[in-house]
Amino acid sequence: MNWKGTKTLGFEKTLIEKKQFVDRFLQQYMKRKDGVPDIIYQAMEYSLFAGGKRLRPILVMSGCEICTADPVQVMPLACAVEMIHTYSLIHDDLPAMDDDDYRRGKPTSHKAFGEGIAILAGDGLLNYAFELMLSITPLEGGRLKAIREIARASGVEGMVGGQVLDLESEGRQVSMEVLNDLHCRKTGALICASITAGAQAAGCSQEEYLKLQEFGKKLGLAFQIQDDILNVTGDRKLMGKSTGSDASRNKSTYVSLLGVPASEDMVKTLTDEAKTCLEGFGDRAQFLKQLTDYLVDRKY
Ligand code: GRG
Repeated sequence: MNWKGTKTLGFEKTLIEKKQFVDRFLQQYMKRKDGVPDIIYQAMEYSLFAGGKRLRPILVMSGCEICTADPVQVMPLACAVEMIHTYSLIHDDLPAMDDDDYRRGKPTSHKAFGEGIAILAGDGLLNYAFELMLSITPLEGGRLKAIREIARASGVEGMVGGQVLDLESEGRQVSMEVLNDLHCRKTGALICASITAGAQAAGCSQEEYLKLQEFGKKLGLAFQIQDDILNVTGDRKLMGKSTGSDASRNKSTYVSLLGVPASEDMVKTLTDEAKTCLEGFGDRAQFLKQLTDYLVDRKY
């Protein structure tokens, strides 16, 4: 499959095309193997094709493109990041974690398949993500750095560590410093690693890497604050969520600490700063800047 490039299409069309491009690769990578119990594929596919926005794989592609390489070469990384994201959502929804009945308007994995299969579907996606990334040939240089970046962002220094802080913060009022650290790890690390891994696989310079890392950190935090705002002001039906929310579970959020207007100001400041990080990339940054605006204007 070829990617026709970002320049020829407008933003909305490019976004749709990129999402469809990711979906085609995900379908291709999820080919079932003989002898494996069918139920595990059903559960993995149920969550992987449940209507996610594909933000993280699109960021991997964009990180590669902004460093002037063809994003087709990073599709195993892009799809692996979506599998890791999907595993995290399946596990996050479990009764032992956030205990949610609905995600993206559908029953959560454990509601559809039972807790045991849901846990294993998450495990299956996580492991397959690494098998997929390690199948890239040749496996050297920037590609290895990219895989390590994704592993670190998903693990205890990143998403898993953030989830631990999240569990421990339940029922407690936490400071803004703790809340920032929690979300930079839980949500921000994988978003940031998506863009930097795409760039590393494309052979970016150290200067480009640092700029994109700064961009990714700010985007990741803005995305989380916007999620907190939407949880209060958004249409839960449109968001496909059940009635529970972080506030109702007695968790501190940006909105509970700052209120909606100050949280919105923070999103605006962070997104402006994020876009400034891209200045040195000239016209090549256009799609990422538009994506930044699109993500903070989103309704779900
Ligand atoms: C279980 C180790 C482990 C970690 C779970 C990411 C996470 C950690 C939990 C998700 C909690 C949550 C809803 C956080 C808000 C920000 C966020 C990650 C939203 C979901 O991401 P989107 O909007 O989802 O990209 P889609 O559905 O589009 O894929």
